[in-house]
Amino acid sequence: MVEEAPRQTATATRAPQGDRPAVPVYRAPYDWPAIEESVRTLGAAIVPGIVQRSLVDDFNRELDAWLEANPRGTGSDTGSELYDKFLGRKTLRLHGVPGKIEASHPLITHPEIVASMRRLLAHWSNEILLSLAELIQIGPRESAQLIHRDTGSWWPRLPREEHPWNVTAMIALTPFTEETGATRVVPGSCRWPLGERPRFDQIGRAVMEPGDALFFRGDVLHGGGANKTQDQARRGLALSYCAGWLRPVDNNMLAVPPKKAAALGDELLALLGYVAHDATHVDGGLVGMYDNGDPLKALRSGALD
Ligand SMILES: O=C(O)CCC(=O)C(=O)O
Ligand SMILES: [Fe+2]
Repeated sequence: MVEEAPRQTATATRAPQGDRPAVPVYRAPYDWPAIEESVRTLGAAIVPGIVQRSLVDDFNRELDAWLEANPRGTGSDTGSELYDKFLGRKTLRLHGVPGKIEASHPLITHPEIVASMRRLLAHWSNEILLSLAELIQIGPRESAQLIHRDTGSWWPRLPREEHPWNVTAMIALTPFTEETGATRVVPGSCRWPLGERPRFDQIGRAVMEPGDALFFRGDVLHGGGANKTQDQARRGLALSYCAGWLRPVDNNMLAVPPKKAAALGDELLALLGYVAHDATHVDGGLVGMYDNGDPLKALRSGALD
């Protein structure tokens, strides 16, 4: 049972999906308070056209060139049957994207995406971090990923809260359709008890065009869809952000070490971890310092050379 029906707002439209629950869609001009309310309460919202097509094209072009120069086997081989199935045997996953694909930088720092993430995570922290930038390319004939909560990466039994401490923007880089493996989402499941599994008719699909994004909180049930095509890969970039005191899933400061970081802008560097979380204004403390101070200042002063 879906605990809460998708909230309808003036700007939310529902894609026809038979009897299945729709993930609310908020077209431009974007009603950010409504989008964020949908993410908070239902766990997800689709924001069509948030990323300019030129940025998508730049990213795809650079990624294609990178993959040609750095051939990767598709599919996971972790040694664990269950984990390989979770990651996908026909799915190409690329971590450390900020250190590999420069065209990811304007996506990671996309002003509207980052501003929304800051508001969504503001309950927990003034500073936010990029937890992960992962390319997920679901290849032809891949089976559906297990439905899961991303917050399980940290600790599945952490208390569930009204405000998320982890939110992801999954950016479509190729068409996300029912056939190619559009992300599956269970609206309202961020409020479900742990262990409750969705029925088929409770699972919605994030059908999207390149440049659209699915915003979802880390504790909503979701998973990659099956790719039923013979020849069309589904390519998405998962940009996951978290509260400034939480350890990111990817080690972004190794992906972009000080030598490389020096040439990058302050905002990107702060998202990658060159920032300290400061809770002194609420009688808290500091997390993420370097030599008792701001890591970005240390980088800019040359102290990390
Ligand atoms: O590829 C997708 O659509 C979702 C993937 C996902 O949720 C994950 O790998 O954690
Ligand atoms: Fe996930």
